[in-house]
Amino acid sequence: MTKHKAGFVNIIGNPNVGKSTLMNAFVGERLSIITSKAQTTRHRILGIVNGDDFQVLLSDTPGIIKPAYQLQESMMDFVKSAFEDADILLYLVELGEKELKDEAFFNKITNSKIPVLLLINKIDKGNEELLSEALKMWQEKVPNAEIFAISALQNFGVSEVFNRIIELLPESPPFYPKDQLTDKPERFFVNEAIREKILIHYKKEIPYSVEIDTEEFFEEENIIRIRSVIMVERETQKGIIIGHKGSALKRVGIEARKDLEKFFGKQIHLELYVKVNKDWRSNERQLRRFGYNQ
Ligand SMILES: Nc1nc2c(ncn2[C@@H]2O[C@H](COP(=O)(O)OP(=O)(O)OP(=O)(O)O)[C@@H](O)[C@H]2O)c(=O)[nH]1
Ligand SMILES: [Mg+2]
Repeated sequence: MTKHKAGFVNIIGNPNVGKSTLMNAFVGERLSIITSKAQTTRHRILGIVNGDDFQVLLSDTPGIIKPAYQLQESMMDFVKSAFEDADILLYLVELGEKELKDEAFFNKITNSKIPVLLLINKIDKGNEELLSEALKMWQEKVPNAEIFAISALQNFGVSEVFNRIIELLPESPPFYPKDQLTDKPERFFVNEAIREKILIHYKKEIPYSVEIDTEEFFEEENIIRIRSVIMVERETQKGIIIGHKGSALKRVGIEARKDLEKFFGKQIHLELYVKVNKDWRSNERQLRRFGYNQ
């Protein structure tokens, strides 16, 4: 009989390279929100892939940036934690990009004692020539890594990476029950679904000034009743979120509800409110309340 394998496989890389898209491709569920804007992911999100004799604990993390305010510092703490407990590192880059701007993180990758799989993503956007240049460059820059070329969006090369992960995984009993998909509570996914629509529909600093707090999540037999607050930093932002006669907010509500109905497989009643919570991004107590300080 084969021994059971389990371990932490942590995805790290620059903003917007496709980390969340890859995580969802592995898990087969829309656990992490995805948008074309950088800094979409703010937390470390666990996605669990279970098999009879393995359990892969994938972590999606925020893209690596130089923090400018407290929220971003907390985001980088999630990245740090992902370096600390990884059994395997997945360093995701996209075709055409250079190494991480953060030298300390980059050195951690190149000096890593654990296996590093360097995944060149978005190869659907390039050609053979670009890819062979990238392969050569990354092999020189990160000689300790095994390199794969993938398209997370088109699910190309993803199963090859997954098979290699299973080979490299240490022997261990499972860490979580075999029917568990993530460590985050239901309310977290509600917050994220709403935040995704805000990232998509609002410009400039608005999405980055927003946090969601789901105050009520009440599951009945045929329906889930949810009440969430959209927190902004300024009164002017509140007006923008609500829009003319509430039209902008209504659109967010309708679209988020549709996604949540798919996610939970149940009818959803979603009520949204907007509140001003001045400078929450720089307030340690508020950040802790929203789950940013570990
Ligand atoms: N063409 C192409 N686009 C991709 C691929 N993978 C991801 N994308 C797109 O890249 C954008 C960013 O994807 P995300 O998965 O949100 O990237 P991320 O690295 O999680 O971004 P942050 O959370 O902001 O750090 C989205 O518009 C995706 O659709 C790919 O393989 N090919
Ligand atoms: Mg992401």
